[in-house]
Amino acid sequence: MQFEPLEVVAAAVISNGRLLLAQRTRPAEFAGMWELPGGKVEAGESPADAVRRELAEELGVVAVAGARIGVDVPLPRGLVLRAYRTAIESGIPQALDHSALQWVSAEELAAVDLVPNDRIWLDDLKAALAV
Ligand code: 9L3
Ligand code: MG
Repeated sequence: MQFEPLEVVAAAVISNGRLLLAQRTRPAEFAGMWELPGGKVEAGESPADAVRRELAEELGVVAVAGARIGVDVPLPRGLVLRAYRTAIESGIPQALDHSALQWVSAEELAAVDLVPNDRIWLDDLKAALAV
């Protein structure tokens, strides 16, 4: 049976009171908008495995996923988007699959052009940044 991904993981990396955001290059509709880095869970992976792989691929870092943050966001074709608090264990994030990266404070986050799906987590992310 062919594997159908069910979950898309997104990493909320917070360091020194700032959240890491990545600027999408595709699709055209979302190019230039900012997101939490991540992607689809692949066959045989747990969500935590997928966070680790996606951050290695997209940012070139070794990362560990922790607790969920925010609600489940339904996506087209039966997918669900879930955010996980994530810690970088080693490496400095680089935009390997995005056009740019930025670290934003709670105040700055409100003004960022986030992709609509991730905007649903705005209050949760602001609260996480306030701690
Ligand atoms: N998506 C939304 N917000 C995010 C991420 C990582 C992904 N923070 C959506 C965009 C795509 C789908 O999930 O429709 C798959 O993500 P990707 O593989 O294009 O990163
Ligand atoms: Mg991705």
